[in-house]
Amino acid sequence: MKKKSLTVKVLTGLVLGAIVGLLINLFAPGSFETLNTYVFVPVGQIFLSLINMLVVPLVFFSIVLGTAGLGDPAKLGRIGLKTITYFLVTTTIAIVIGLSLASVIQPGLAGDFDLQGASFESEEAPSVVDTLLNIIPSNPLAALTEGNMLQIIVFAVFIGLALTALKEKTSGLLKLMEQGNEVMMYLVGIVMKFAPYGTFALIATAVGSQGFSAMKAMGAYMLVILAALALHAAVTYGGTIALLAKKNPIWFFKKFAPAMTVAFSTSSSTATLPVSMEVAQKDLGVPKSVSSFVQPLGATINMDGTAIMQGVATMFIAQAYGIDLTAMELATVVLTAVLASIGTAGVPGVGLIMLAMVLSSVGLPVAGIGLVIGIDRLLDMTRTAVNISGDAACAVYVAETEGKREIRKQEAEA
Ligand code: DAS
Repeated sequence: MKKKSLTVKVLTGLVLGAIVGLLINLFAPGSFETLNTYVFVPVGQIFLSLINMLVVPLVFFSIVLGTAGLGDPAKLGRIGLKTITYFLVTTTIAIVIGLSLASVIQPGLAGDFDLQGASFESEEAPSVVDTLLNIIPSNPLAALTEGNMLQIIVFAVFIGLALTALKEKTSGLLKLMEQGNEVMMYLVGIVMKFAPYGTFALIATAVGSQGFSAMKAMGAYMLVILAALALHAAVTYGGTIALLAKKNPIWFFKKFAPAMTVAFSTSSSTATLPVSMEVAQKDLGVPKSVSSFVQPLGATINMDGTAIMQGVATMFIAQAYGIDLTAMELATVVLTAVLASIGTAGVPGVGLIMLAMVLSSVGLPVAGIGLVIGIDRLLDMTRTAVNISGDAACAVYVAETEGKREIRKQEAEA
């Protein structure tokens, strides 16, 4: 899969989809329904299903191989600790950026919002305790068939550790896993040929259905979120690449662009995993053993972009209802949002379910989500691209520091 041409093709699909969606919304809204039903949705759904088809086997094979490739359980523990710490710190930074920008710019005071009409039926997001207790797969096959990412990760890590311990006895199974992973990576390349068309359709649906009016009404809210996302990506991830990985941040974002465009069009971190892992391994030089551990875990529990939306949306809703949040309540929002991001997988719209949890934690009306839901589909695309960039930045940081550790160890032994 030639990355440059893929980025150009997917971006072309993206831009054309946005233009077509906007033109239909502005000049022929009556025909949008028909076009959407018979063209955009089917093409977009085919693309989403094709990439989702690869996620579970690819994540399973690559984590088994990644863990077996580490060869040393102590190294796995060190990488795990480094990864989780990075995730928690950057998600905390993200939500603080969101809360700070929103309290300075005050988008919730930018217009008169129809509070009576606001309503939102939130599904119950899983509690963090249930999620942490539930990560051990009592039925691994069920975890695989249900696509329970955290349970699949844990099961694959155990298999990888066993392969490391059993060495020659299970070399055939290890070979089988390697071949399975090769097949999956080949299929990623095949499916990505369809990406420009799928992206076109997904964006046409998103822009066509959201419409210009939603963007205008929610202008201030959108701008604050987009500004916070850009700031977090530039400062936190740019800083990670420059200071922790000692590489050029521009190089990182240019190389990772193909994955970001797929995340933008699918609004799903999990569905983007096949591409984001391939790009990290082939273009960012992240070893398979690090990429296949950090990125699937990150796609599930590390959502900085979502945390930013939650920070801004919480302030926006509080402002719209004329409620002032105390410092203690803001601290609760930070903690709840960080913990909530652990509880849910990277699929479209999961951020709003988690937002309901955050609002309830400080007694804000969950119905307030009705004010922001109209524009959320477009914002979901942008924050998903930021979510997976955080996972990739972490993978580059871990790879670089582990690589340097290996070199120091070899030099000491020499
Ligand atoms: N769409 C989610 C993801 O895949 C993010 C969100 O809903 O906020 O990361």
